[in-house]
Amino acid sequence: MVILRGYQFSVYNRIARVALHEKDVAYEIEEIDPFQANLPHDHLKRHPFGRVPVLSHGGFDIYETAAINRYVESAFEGPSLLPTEAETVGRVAQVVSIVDSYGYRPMIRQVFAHRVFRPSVGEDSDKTEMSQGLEASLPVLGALNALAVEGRVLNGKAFTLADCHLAPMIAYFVQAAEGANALKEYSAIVDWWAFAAERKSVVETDPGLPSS
Ligand SMILES: N[C@@H](CCC(=O)N[C@@H](CS)C(=O)NCC(=O)O)C(=O)O
Repeated sequence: MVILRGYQFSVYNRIARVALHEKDVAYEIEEIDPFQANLPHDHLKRHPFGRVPVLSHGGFDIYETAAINRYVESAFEGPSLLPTEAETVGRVAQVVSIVDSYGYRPMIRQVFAHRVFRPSVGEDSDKTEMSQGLEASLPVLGALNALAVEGRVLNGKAFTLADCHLAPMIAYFVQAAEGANALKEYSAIVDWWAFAAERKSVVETDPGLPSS
């Protein structure tokens, strides 16, 4: 049995779900809000950093979304999300790392959270966080655009672990009008997003917003 322990609005939770849907893996969801004051002891045992998601498969628990998705790719049948050509393998890992290291904080924690999510739940938001996040997102989009132009990944043809990682981030980022506007400058990512946004796994895992 596969259980995804996560928070429905977590972008990382959705990244893992996109991979599970791509591989057509049946799974159960255990909802855990990582922002709550006292995380359950069981969760901290599975994830010593108190974040989400954690994937459990039989007696095997794994956290860190890039690792979860590599596990899902290896453990289950279904279409491959990891091409075999060496350069493409490298590019897939590079996109995942760029998204985690440089994209998540500005695009999600600053732009999406302060412009979209916090207002939707009636929490205060900070315009400075939003604008700093927007500025810091631009080199990330530029780097991803260059990789999409090169064409080994994010090419609108093969759907890989790179697509699984980036699609939920862009889905949240463009919900901010300023994010959608900024994206227009990066035409290869615009073209890729037109493809990825329609992908069944991406559509099926859209969590919406708390108020919707
Ligand atoms: N490196 C982790 C990041 C996961 C992460 O940051 N998840 C967020 C939700 S999107 C979280 O649990 N945040 C709780 C917190 O920051 O305290 C991964 O790849 O899984």
